[in-house]
Amino acid sequence: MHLADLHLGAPLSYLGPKAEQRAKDLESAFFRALELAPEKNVHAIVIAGDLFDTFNPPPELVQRLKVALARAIANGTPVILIPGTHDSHRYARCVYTRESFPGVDILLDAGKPVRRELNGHPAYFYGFSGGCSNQGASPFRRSPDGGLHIALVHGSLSDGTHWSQGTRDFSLRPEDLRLSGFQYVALGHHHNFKEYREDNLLAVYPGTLEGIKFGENGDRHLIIAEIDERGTTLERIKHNRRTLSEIRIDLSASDIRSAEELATRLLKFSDLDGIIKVSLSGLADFLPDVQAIEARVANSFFHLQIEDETTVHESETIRSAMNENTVRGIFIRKMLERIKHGTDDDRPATELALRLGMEQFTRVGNENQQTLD
Ligand SMILES: [Mn+2]
Repeated sequence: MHLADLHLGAPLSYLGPKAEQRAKDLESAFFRALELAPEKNVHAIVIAGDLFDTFNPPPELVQRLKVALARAIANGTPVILIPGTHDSHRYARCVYTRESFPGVDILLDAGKPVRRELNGHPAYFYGFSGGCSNQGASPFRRSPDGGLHIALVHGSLSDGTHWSQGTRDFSLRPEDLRLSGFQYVALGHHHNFKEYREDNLLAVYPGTLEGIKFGENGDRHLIIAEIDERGTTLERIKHNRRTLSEIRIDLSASDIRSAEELATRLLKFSDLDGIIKVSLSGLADFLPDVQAIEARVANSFFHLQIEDETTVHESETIRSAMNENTVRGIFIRKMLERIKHGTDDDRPATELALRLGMEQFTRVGNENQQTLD
């Protein structure tokens, strides 16, 4: 069973009041995976970095993890892990050097693979950990001993054409994989599933078990690799309990004409387990009051957030009010002037100022009306 990037203890602050509940989801996804191991006849569990979201996770969380890992080991399944970038052992007083996880093989030195007997076959596990570059590290090679040779790597796999990753990342090129002799490379660091085949080698990013941030959208899978002399087959089991997704709505191309109609459209995506980001773009004929709309649909989602990237300065709302002989009219004319003559860099800020100003005029207008009524 190949796990990576569990990020337990992540703050998930973008989820506001739901952050704590979501943190429990992440934890339970990990515990459910461990519990599935005997049922799936798993011979070893490998964790390829970022089990914790920080090198210094809360003691209660560490305690729960110790219990769960000890149970897996007591059931006869070895657990082998490497630190990642978030929980790197390069940090002083990192959880892996400070705490003991009895029975867990924590690989801190690539030069010293751990040997395990799996289903009667010798298997060697090598750890190439995150939080440090390859410079001075052990070569990415297996030893000549017979048996299975499995590398745990927290880092980036480059396509060899460009090097965009940070220099602190451990990084591999396709030829490193080809020359390595490993049967399986258990990768971690990128949060979406990806696999690479090179002759008899299979390298896999399993992805997260529950989406942690937007971009980790859709179904997440538990990865079980079956490795033998003929090669490796992968089993992917849908594992997530909630799903992240992103929706884009271009208001110029839609028939949405009011905040009310926008809310109605959003409710069509209702999903009590959904964690959804809605991006509004294009020209809005109304001023979307994002917080009010979010609040109106909040009960139909686990979490929904709106990112407003619409422009208003050419909208009907603005056109119809710009010639008024009022404070609002003067404000609009001044802002349009600025948008017209300002630099490209200033435009988003001016657009936002126009929008916020208009929201205030609308709000004050409504309040006055209520007083008059
Ligand atoms: Mn990660």
